Amino acid sequence: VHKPYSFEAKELSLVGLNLQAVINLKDLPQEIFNQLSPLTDKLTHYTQLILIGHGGQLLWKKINSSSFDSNNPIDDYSRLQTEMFFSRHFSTDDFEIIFPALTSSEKQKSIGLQKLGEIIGWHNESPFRVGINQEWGSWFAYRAVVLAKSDYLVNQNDQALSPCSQCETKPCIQACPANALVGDGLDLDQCISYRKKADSKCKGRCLARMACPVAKEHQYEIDQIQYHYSLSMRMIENIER
Ligand code: B12
Ligand code: SF4
Ligand code: SF4
Repeated sequence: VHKPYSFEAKELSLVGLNLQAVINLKDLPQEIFNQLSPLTDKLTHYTQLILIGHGGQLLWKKINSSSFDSNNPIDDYSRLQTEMFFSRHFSTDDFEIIFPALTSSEKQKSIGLQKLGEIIGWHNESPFRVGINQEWGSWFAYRAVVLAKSDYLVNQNDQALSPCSQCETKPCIQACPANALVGDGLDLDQCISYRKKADSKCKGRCLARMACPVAKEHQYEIDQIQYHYSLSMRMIENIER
């Protein structure tokens, strides 16, 4: 039986899964609730959703310094660490990791992670569509979603203003070689067709994201940037085929 206390997974923070938040399932908007139901048979059994993310460079460093070997290192490592943590603290009946998905058929049914981030205060929309906040800039992402029968204290959304609303010069917009950010938000088609060009500067990075001055000290190392962007590059090539 869990008494109401804050969720604090030090073991996860130490391996770079350093962003953690709890939401009561009953407080979720209908839209998210509907996305959850196909992902579990036991939705009514669980009471809370625990969101795990990484901010900054630590996760990548930990993966590289461990002997962890996988074709999909970030998802697999995040899932494994999350599984180990919850198995230590919960009975197997009382938790379920619904993201990252284990099979590719599950991957089709995904949950809107940025929406969850918005609810708990991690996410503000940036011109290039990756979420941004004051503490981590855009250098964070969602690594695991767990449903649990638990009664942790829930996180309050104490989010300060979006960094973008206070950014006057908006260097990200000028830095995009495809001019994909000049209109009303990211023109994804323009970005994608530029990225696919043979001489594109954005095969393995987003110059707009790298031009943002917020929380620059947390910017991923270049090999991590390249890892993520070559994954999305591969997805882009596949979608269009
Ligand atoms: C599909 C997808 C993509 C597609 C987008 C295609 C499209 N037309 O939407 C592609 C392959 C282009 C993509 C690329 C990237 N993605 Co992406 N992507 C997703 C994914 C799996 C689903 C989004 C979705 O459909 N949500 C559900 C529907 C209902 O939501 P929606 O309201 O329609 O859209 C929301 C967001 O998706 C966002 N959005 C809409 N269009 C786009 C386009 C881009 C490029 C991004 C980043 C966001 C975004 O706006 C809405 C805000 O709530 C999410 C993970 C998830 N499960 O949420 C990650 C996610 C949005 N991606 C993410 C990232 C980091 C990226 C990349 C920057 C990095 C990378 N892996 O290479 C690149 C962007 C590079 C670029 N400029 O091209 C992160 C963002 C983290 C953050 N801090 O906000 C997420 C949340 C994954 C994660 N585990 O954290 N992505
Ligand atoms: S450069 Fe300014 S507008 Fe662009 S993402 Fe950063 S804070 Fe937001
Ligand atoms: S990936 Fe390149 S083209 Fe796309 S938004 Fe970023 S800077 Fe612009």
